[in-house]
Amino acid sequence: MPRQFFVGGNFKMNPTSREQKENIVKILNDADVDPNTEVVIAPPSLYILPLANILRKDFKVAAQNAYIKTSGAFTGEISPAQLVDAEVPYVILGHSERRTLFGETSELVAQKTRAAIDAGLSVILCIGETLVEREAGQCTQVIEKQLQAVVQVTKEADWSKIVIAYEPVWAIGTGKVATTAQAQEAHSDIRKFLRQAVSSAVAENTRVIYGGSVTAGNCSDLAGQPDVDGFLVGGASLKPEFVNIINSRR
Ligand code: G2H
Repeated sequence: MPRQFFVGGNFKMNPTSREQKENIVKILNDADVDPNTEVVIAPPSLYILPLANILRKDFKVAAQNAYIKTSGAFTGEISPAQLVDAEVPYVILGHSERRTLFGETSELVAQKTRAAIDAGLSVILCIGETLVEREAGQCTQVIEKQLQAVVQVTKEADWSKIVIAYEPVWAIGTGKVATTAQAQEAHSDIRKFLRQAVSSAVAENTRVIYGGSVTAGNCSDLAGQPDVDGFLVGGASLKPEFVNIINSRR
């Protein structure tokens, strides 16, 4: 079966008012979108439920993070069980901003992935190398290490709940997008790794999406690559051009 095209909107710590949030939702609700694309919007946790209430029902919502525990004395955290109870189907885990700004290790991201899947969530698992790592020729090694941590705590069946987002750190919010060749090469390497570390079926069926300065201007070429199954979009997901990105395979 072909992999369904997937476009996520990662709002990060935006917008900053209810009015802005409602404006974005209006653009999305009025848009003519490709019904073959799975669209998932990840607002700040404060806005997930109000946004879900007004968002068109063919779009899903996601949290931008979740913890490894179900409940308890963990100030500031949200549990996978709470997200499931709130009918939030997806969570983004391991975003590079979490890894670099908040010190999340690959092992913690793997534990979070385990906890999220156990609770019944689907996971958008972010991986990617820094510029220093790329220039040192360590791109494949870095993404394999990030994936290996998750392989160690998952079974083959769990991968049907995981979308991998390849986000080279040097392309995030910088305006520097990976070339189509760089994206295709990394995505193909990820699939190769899944084939040897998990199974051919998982390599074939797991969606590998690209993130890092995706815009209406560069999405079509990237979407034309055989191993690019969609996008995780930051800055551009807050603008009308997000609709063009959703429709980039049309
Ligand atoms: C990468 C991406 C969304 P942006 O973080 O996850 O953000 O499109 O702003 O580079």
